[in-house]
Amino acid sequence: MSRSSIIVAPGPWDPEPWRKEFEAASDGRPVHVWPKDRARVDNGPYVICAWKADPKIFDEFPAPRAVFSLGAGVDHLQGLRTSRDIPVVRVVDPDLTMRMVEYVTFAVLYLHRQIGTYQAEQRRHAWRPMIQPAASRVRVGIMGVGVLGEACAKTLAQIGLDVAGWARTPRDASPFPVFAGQDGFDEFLQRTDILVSLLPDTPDTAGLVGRNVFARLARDGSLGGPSFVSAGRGKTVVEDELVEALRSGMLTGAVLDVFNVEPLPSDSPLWAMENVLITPHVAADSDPEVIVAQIMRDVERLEKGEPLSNTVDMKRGY
Ligand code: NDP
Ligand code: OXD
Repeated sequence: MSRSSIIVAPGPWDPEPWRKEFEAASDGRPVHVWPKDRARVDNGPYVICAWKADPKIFDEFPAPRAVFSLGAGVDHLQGLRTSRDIPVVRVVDPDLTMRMVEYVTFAVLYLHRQIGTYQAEQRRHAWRPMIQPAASRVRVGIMGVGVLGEACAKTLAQIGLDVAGWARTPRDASPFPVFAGQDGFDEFLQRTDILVSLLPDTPDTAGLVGRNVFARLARDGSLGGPSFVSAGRGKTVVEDELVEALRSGMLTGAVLDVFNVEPLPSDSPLWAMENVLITPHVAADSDPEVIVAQIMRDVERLEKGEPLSNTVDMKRGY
Protein backbone atom coordinates (compact mmCIF):
# COMPACT_ATOMS: atom_id res chain seq x y z
CA MET A 1 0.00 0.00 0.00
CA SER A 2 1.31 3.51 -0.81
CA ARG A 3 2.68 5.76 1.89
CA SER A 4 0.47 8.22 3.77
CA SER A 5 0.94 11.89 4.50
CA ILE A 6 0.66 12.79 8.14
CA ILE A 7 -1.81 15.53 9.08
CA VAL A 8 -1.16 16.71 12.64
CA ALA A 9 -3.89 18.64 14.47
CA PRO A 10 -2.80 19.13 18.10
CA GLY A 11 -5.63 21.56 18.96
CA PRO A 12 -4.68 23.74 21.94
CA TRP A 13 -1.13 22.33 22.19
CA ASP A 14 1.93 24.01 20.66
CA PRO A 15 2.17 22.30 17.24
CA GLU A 16 5.92 22.77 16.77
CA PRO A 17 7.23 19.94 19.01
CA TRP A 18 4.78 17.60 17.24
CA ARG A 19 5.83 18.79 13.78
CA LYS A 20 9.48 18.36 14.71
CA GLU A 21 9.02 14.82 16.04
CA PHE A 22 6.83 13.70 13.12
CA GLU A 23 9.29 15.13 10.58
CA ALA A 24 12.17 13.33 12.31
CA ALA A 25 10.30 9.99 12.46
CA SER A 26 8.23 10.00 9.27
CA ASP A 27 10.95 8.66 6.96
CA GLY A 28 10.15 11.21 4.25
CA ARG A 29 6.36 11.06 4.46
CA PRO A 30 4.98 14.61 4.13
CA VAL A 31 3.97 16.13 7.48
CA HIS A 32 1.37 18.93 7.61
CA VAL A 33 0.11 20.82 10.63
CA TRP A 34 -3.61 21.57 10.36
CA PRO A 35 -5.01 24.14 9.78
CA LYS A 36 -1.81 26.09 9.01
CA ASP A 37 -0.57 23.85 6.16
CA ARG A 38 -4.00 22.79 4.82
CA ALA A 39 -3.29 24.08 1.32
CA ARG A 40 -0.14 21.93 1.00
CA VAL A 41 -1.90 18.57 1.52
CA ASP A 42 -1.94 16.68 -1.81
CA ASN A 43 -4.58 14.25 -3.06
CA GLY A 44 -2.86 11.08 -1.84
CA PRO A 45 -3.72 8.96 1.19
CA TYR A 46 -3.31 10.48 4.64
CA VAL A 47 -3.74 9.80 8.34
CA ILE A 48 -4.89 12.35 10.94
CA CYS A 49 -3.12 12.64 14.31
CA ALA A 50 -5.33 14.79 16.53
CA TRP A 51 -5.87 16.15 20.01
CA LYS A 52 -9.04 18.20 20.68
CA ALA A 53 -8.94 19.45 17.10
CA ASP A 54 -11.77 21.49 15.62
CA PRO A 55 -14.16 18.85 14.17
CA LYS A 56 -14.05 20.82 10.91
CA ILE A 57 -10.87 18.92 10.09
CA PHE A 58 -13.08 15.90 9.33
CA ASP A 59 -15.16 17.99 6.89
CA GLU A 60 -12.02 19.10 5.11
CA PHE A 61 -10.31 15.70 5.28
CA PRO A 62 -13.13 13.17 5.53
CA ALA A 63 -11.35 9.98 4.48
CA PRO A 64 -8.22 9.37 6.55
CA ARG A 65 -6.79 5.86 6.48
CA ALA A 66 -6.75 6.06 10.29
CA VAL A 67 -7.15 8.62 13.04
CA PHE A 68 -4.60 8.63 15.88
CA SER A 69 -5.45 10.28 19.20
CA LEU A 70 -2.40 12.06 20.59
CA GLY A 71 -3.53 10.97 24.07
CA ALA A 72 -5.09 7.96 25.79
CA GLY A 73 -8.64 9.35 25.72
CA VAL A 74 -10.73 9.47 22.54
CA ASP A 75 -13.72 11.48 23.77
CA HIS A 76 -12.42 14.41 21.69
CA LEU A 77 -13.08 12.28 18.59
CA GLN A 78 -16.75 11.71 19.45
CA GLY A 79 -17.82 12.97 16.03
CA LEU A 80 -16.30 9.78 14.61
CA ARG A 81 -18.43 7.47 16.76
CA THR A 82 -20.67 6.52 13.88
CA SER A 83 -18.18 6.23 11.04
CA ARG A 84 -17.20 2.61 11.44
CA ASP A 85 -14.81 2.29 8.55
CA ILE A 86 -12.09 4.58 9.87
CA PRO A 87 -9.87 2.93 12.48
CA VAL A 88 -9.25 5.08 15.56
CA VAL A 89 -6.09 4.38 17.54
CA ARG A 90 -5.28 5.67 21.03
CA VAL A 91 -2.09 5.96 23.05
CA VAL A 92 -1.16 3.03 25.25
CA ASP A 93 2.40 3.60 26.33
CA PRO A 94 4.51 2.81 29.42
CA ASP A 95 5.66 6.45 29.66
CA LEU A 96 2.09 7.80 29.85
CA THR A 97 1.04 4.96 32.16
CA MET A 98 3.90 5.66 34.59
CA ARG A 99 2.98 9.35 34.67
CA MET A 100 -0.56 8.42 35.75
CA VAL A 101 0.79 5.93 38.31
CA GLU A 102 2.93 8.75 39.74
CA TYR A 103 -0.01 11.14 39.90
CA VAL A 104 -2.51 8.74 41.45
CA THR A 105 0.05 7.46 43.95
CA PHE A 106 0.83 11.05 44.93
CA ALA A 107 -2.87 11.95 45.23
CA VAL A 108 -3.79 8.89 47.29
CA LEU A 109 -0.81 9.40 49.63
CA TYR A 110 -1.67 13.11 49.93
CA LEU A 111 -5.13 12.13 51.20
CA HIS A 112 -3.98 9.10 53.22
CA ARG A 113 -1.23 11.12 55.00
CA GLN A 114 -3.69 14.07 55.49
CA ILE A 115 -1.20 16.50 53.94
CA GLY A 116 -3.90 19.08 53.09
CA THR A 117 -4.70 19.44 56.80
CA TYR A 118 -1.00 19.73 57.74
CA GLN A 119 -0.54 22.42 55.07
CA ALA A 120 -3.39 24.41 56.61
CA GLU A 121 -1.90 23.89 60.09
CA GLN A 122 1.49 25.07 58.83
CA ARG A 123 -0.08 28.30 57.58
CA ARG A 124 -1.39 28.78 61.16
CA HIS A 125 2.00 27.79 62.70
CA ALA A 126 0.16 24.96 64.47
CA TRP A 127 1.80 21.66 65.55
CA ARG A 128 -1.07 19.16 65.77
CA PRO A 129 -0.21 15.53 65.11
CA MET A 130 -3.21 13.44 64.00
CA ILE A 131 -3.65 9.68 64.22
CA GLN A 132 -2.03 8.18 61.13
CA PRO A 133 -3.64 4.87 60.16
CA ALA A 134 -1.54 2.13 58.57
CA ALA A 135 -1.86 1.88 54.78
CA SER A 136 -3.40 -1.57 55.16
CA ARG A 137 -6.36 0.04 57.01
CA VAL A 138 -7.14 2.40 54.11
CA ARG A 139 -9.36 1.08 51.31
CA VAL A 140 -8.77 2.58 47.86
CA GLY A 141 -11.40 2.00 45.16
CA ILE A 142 -10.44 2.67 41.55
CA MET A 143 -13.24 3.28 39.05
CA GLY A 144 -11.89 2.16 35.69
CA VAL A 145 -9.20 -0.51 35.91
CA GLY A 146 -8.07 -0.53 32.30
CA VAL A 147 -4.49 0.18 31.27
CA LEU A 148 -4.02 3.11 33.67
CA GLY A 149 -6.23 2.01 36.56
CA GLU A 150 -4.72 -1.45 36.73
CA ALA A 151 -1.16 -0.09 36.82
CA CYS A 152 -2.14 2.36 39.59
CA ALA A 153 -3.86 -0.42 41.56
CA LYS A 154 -0.75 -2.60 41.47
CA THR A 155 1.53 0.20 42.72
CA LEU A 156 -0.87 1.24 45.49
CA ALA A 157 -1.21 -2.38 46.60
CA GLN A 158 2.60 -2.63 46.76
CA ILE A 159 2.62 0.30 49.20
CA GLY A 160 0.24 -1.75 51.32
CA LEU A 161 -3.06 0.01 50.63
CA ASP A 162 -6.17 -2.17 50.45
CA VAL A 163 -7.08 -1.77 46.76
CA ALA A 164 -10.12 -2.82 44.72
CA GLY A 165 -11.31 -1.84 41.27
CA TRP A 166 -14.58 -1.30 39.45
CA ALA A 167 -15.01 -1.99 35.73
CA ARG A 168 -17.76 -2.49 33.18
CA THR A 169 -17.02 -6.17 32.65
CA PRO A 170 -16.07 -8.88 35.18
CA ARG A 171 -12.51 -10.26 35.38
CA ASP A 172 -11.63 -13.95 35.31
CA ALA A 173 -8.44 -13.29 37.24
CA SER A 174 -6.91 -10.20 38.84
CA PRO A 175 -4.26 -9.59 41.51
CA PHE A 176 -6.81 -7.33 43.32
CA PRO A 177 -10.62 -7.63 43.65
CA VAL A 178 -12.56 -6.15 40.73
CA PHE A 179 -16.28 -5.41 41.06
CA ALA A 180 -18.20 -5.08 37.81
CA GLY A 181 -21.17 -3.16 36.46
CA GLN A 182 -24.17 -1.90 38.40
CA ASP A 183 -24.40 -5.28 40.23
CA GLY A 184 -21.03 -4.77 41.89
CA PHE A 185 -21.20 -0.99 42.33
CA ASP A 186 -22.74 -0.82 45.82
CA GLU A 187 -20.36 -3.31 47.34
CA PHE A 188 -17.42 -1.52 45.71
CA LEU A 189 -18.47 1.90 47.03
CA GLN A 190 -19.28 0.64 50.53
CA ARG A 191 -15.73 -0.72 50.96
CA THR A 192 -14.03 2.47 49.66
CA ASP A 193 -12.34 5.23 51.74
CA ILE A 194 -10.43 6.91 48.90
CA LEU A 195 -12.30 6.82 45.58
CA VAL A 196 -10.17 7.28 42.45
CA SER A 197 -11.84 7.86 39.09
CA LEU A 198 -9.96 6.90 35.96
CA LEU A 199 -13.09 6.44 33.87
CA PRO A 200 -13.23 7.47 30.22
CA ASP A 201 -15.93 9.91 29.09
CA THR A 202 -18.55 7.82 27.28
CA PRO A 203 -22.34 8.00 26.95
CA ASP A 204 -22.53 5.54 29.91
CA THR A 205 -20.13 7.34 32.25
CA ALA A 206 -21.25 10.96 31.66
CA GLY A 207 -22.41 12.40 35.01
CA LEU A 208 -22.00 9.03 36.73
CA VAL A 209 -20.12 10.33 39.78
CA GLY A 210 -22.18 12.63 42.00
CA ARG A 211 -24.07 12.76 45.28
CA ASN A 212 -25.50 9.31 44.71
CA VAL A 213 -21.98 7.84 44.56
CA PHE A 214 -20.37 9.93 47.32
CA ALA A 215 -23.23 9.08 49.73
CA ARG A 216 -22.57 5.35 49.37
CA LEU A 217 -18.82 5.50 50.23
CA ALA A 218 -17.56 3.99 53.51
CA ARG A 219 -18.21 6.01 56.68
CA ASP A 220 -16.47 3.56 59.02
CA GLY A 221 -12.94 4.11 57.67
CA SER A 222 -9.82 5.11 59.56
CA LEU A 223 -9.48 8.55 57.89
CA GLY A 224 -12.63 10.09 59.35
CA GLY A 225 -14.57 10.06 56.07
CA PRO A 226 -14.17 9.33 52.38
CA SER A 227 -12.25 11.39 49.81
CA PHE A 228 -12.00 11.57 46.04
CA VAL A 229 -9.35 11.68 43.29
CA SER A 230 -10.50 12.61 39.79
CA ALA A 231 -8.01 12.04 36.97
CA GLY A 232 -10.07 10.36 34.21
CA ARG A 233 -12.48 12.82 32.65
CA GLY A 234 -14.30 15.80 34.20
CA LYS A 235 -17.57 15.09 32.39
CA THR A 236 -18.02 11.89 34.39
CA VAL A 237 -18.46 14.01 37.55
CA VAL A 238 -21.47 16.16 38.55
CA GLU A 239 -19.39 19.11 39.70
CA ASP A 240 -22.12 20.96 41.66
CA GLU A 241 -22.74 17.81 43.68
CA LEU A 242 -19.00 17.40 44.23
CA VAL A 243 -18.80 20.95 45.64
CA GLU A 244 -21.80 20.28 47.86
CA ALA A 245 -20.29 16.99 49.12
CA LEU A 246 -17.00 18.74 49.95
CA ARG A 247 -18.84 21.55 51.77
CA SER A 248 -21.11 19.28 53.77
CA GLY A 249 -18.38 16.85 54.87
CA MET A 250 -19.86 14.00 52.82
CA LEU A 251 -16.34 14.05 51.34
CA THR A 252 -13.39 15.11 53.51
CA GLY A 253 -11.17 16.15 50.59
CA ALA A 254 -10.39 15.82 46.90
CA VAL A 255 -7.49 15.93 44.46
CA LEU A 256 -8.79 16.99 41.06
CA ASP A 257 -7.01 17.04 37.69
CA VAL A 258 -9.99 17.06 35.29
CA PHE A 259 -13.12 19.23 35.18
CA ASN A 260 -16.46 19.74 33.40
CA VAL A 261 -15.01 22.81 31.69
CA GLU A 262 -11.27 23.20 31.11
CA PRO A 263 -9.56 25.50 31.93
CA LEU A 264 -11.54 25.46 35.20
CA PRO A 265 -13.43 28.81 35.19
CA SER A 266 -11.95 31.33 37.64
CA ASP A 267 -15.31 31.63 39.45
CA SER A 268 -15.53 27.90 40.25
CA PRO A 269 -16.00 27.45 44.02
CA LEU A 270 -13.50 24.57 43.85
CA TRP A 271 -10.54 26.99 43.59
CA ALA A 272 -11.04 28.39 47.09
CA MET A 273 -11.83 25.19 48.96
CA GLU A 274 -9.22 24.33 51.59
CA ASN A 275 -9.90 20.61 51.30
CA VAL A 276 -9.31 20.55 47.52
CA LEU A 277 -6.05 20.27 45.59
CA ILE A 278 -6.33 21.30 41.93
CA THR A 279 -3.96 20.47 39.07
CA PRO A 280 -4.61 21.68 35.49
CA HIS A 281 -5.10 18.38 33.60
CA VAL A 282 -1.47 17.36 33.84
CA ALA A 283 -1.76 13.93 35.47
CA ALA A 284 -0.30 12.08 32.47
CA ASP A 285 0.94 14.34 29.69
CA SER A 286 1.63 13.09 26.18
CA ASP A 287 5.35 13.25 25.36
CA PRO A 288 5.67 13.94 21.59
CA GLU A 289 8.87 11.88 21.21
CA VAL A 290 7.33 8.76 22.74
CA ILE A 291 3.91 9.10 21.14
CA VAL A 292 5.12 9.91 17.63
CA ALA A 293 7.31 6.77 17.69
CA GLN A 294 4.24 4.68 18.63
CA ILE A 295 2.11 6.27 15.90
CA MET A 296 4.77 5.82 13.21
CA ARG A 297 5.05 2.10 14.03
CA ASP A 298 1.30 1.87 13.40
CA VAL A 299 1.51 3.92 10.18
CA GLU A 300 4.03 1.35 8.89
CA ARG A 301 1.70 -1.50 9.92
CA LEU A 302 -1.19 0.25 8.15
CA GLU A 303 0.82 0.56 4.95
CA LYS A 304 1.76 -3.14 5.10
CA GLY A 305 -1.87 -4.13 5.68
CA GLU A 306 -1.10 -5.41 9.21
CA PRO A 307 -3.42 -4.91 12.21
CA LEU A 308 -2.99 -1.69 14.21
CA SER A 309 -1.95 -1.83 17.86
CA ASN A 310 -4.56 -0.07 20.02
CA THR A 311 -7.73 0.46 18.07
CA VAL A 312 -10.78 1.80 19.89
CA ASP A 313 -14.37 0.66 19.57
CA MET A 314 -15.90 4.09 18.97
CA LYS A 315 -19.42 2.74 19.42
CA ARG A 316 -18.50 1.68 22.97
CA GLY A 317 -16.72 5.03 23.34
CA TYR A 318 -13.38 3.94 24.86
P1 NDP B 1 -8.95 1.93 29.28
O1 NDP B 1 -9.85 1.96 28.11
O2 NDP B 1 -7.78 1.01 29.27
O3 NDP B 1 -9.79 1.60 30.62
C1 NDP B 1 -11.05 2.13 30.86
C2 NDP B 1 -11.62 1.46 32.08
O4 NDP B 1 -12.89 2.06 32.39
C3 NDP B 1 -11.89 -0.05 31.90
O5 NDP B 1 -11.57 -0.76 33.08
C4 NDP B 1 -13.38 -0.10 31.63
O6 NDP B 1 -14.03 -1.32 32.00
C5 NDP B 1 -13.86 1.02 32.54
N1 NDP B 1 -15.18 1.49 32.13
C6 NDP B 1 -15.55 2.06 30.95
N2 NDP B 1 -16.88 2.32 30.94
C7 NDP B 1 -17.36 1.89 32.13
C8 NDP B 1 -18.65 1.86 32.71
N3 NDP B 1 -19.73 2.31 32.06
N4 NDP B 1 -18.77 1.33 33.95
C9 NDP B 1 -17.69 0.85 34.62
N5 NDP B 1 -16.43 0.86 34.12
C10 NDP B 1 -16.28 1.37 32.89
O7 NDP B 1 -8.47 3.43 29.51
P2 NDP B 1 -7.13 3.96 30.21
O8 NDP B 1 -6.97 3.27 31.51
O9 NDP B 1 -6.01 3.93 29.27
O10 NDP B 1 -7.52 5.51 30.42
C11 NDP B 1 -8.66 5.87 31.17
C12 NDP B 1 -8.99 7.33 30.95
O11 NDP B 1 -8.05 8.17 31.63
C13 NDP B 1 -8.89 7.82 29.50
O12 NDP B 1 -10.05 7.48 28.78
C14 NDP B 1 -8.77 9.31 29.68
O13 NDP B 1 -10.07 9.87 29.67
C15 NDP B 1 -8.14 9.47 31.07
N6 NDP B 1 -6.79 10.05 31.01
C16 NDP B 1 -6.53 11.18 31.73
C17 NDP B 1 -5.29 11.74 31.72
C18 NDP B 1 -4.97 12.95 32.52
O14 NDP B 1 -3.90 13.53 32.30
N7 NDP B 1 -5.80 13.35 33.44
C19 NDP B 1 -4.20 11.16 30.92
C20 NDP B 1 -4.56 9.94 30.24
C21 NDP B 1 -5.83 9.43 30.28
P3 NDP B 1 -13.64 -2.70 31.29
O15 NDP B 1 -12.28 -3.06 31.85
O16 NDP B 1 -14.70 -3.63 31.73
O17 NDP B 1 -13.63 -2.45 29.81
C1 OXD C 1 -5.18 11.77 27.69
C2 OXD C 1 -5.10 12.99 28.51
O1 OXD C 1 -6.28 11.27 27.43
O2 OXD C 1 -3.98 13.57 28.62
O3 OXD C 1 -4.10 11.27 27.28
O4 OXD C 1 -6.12 13.41 29.06
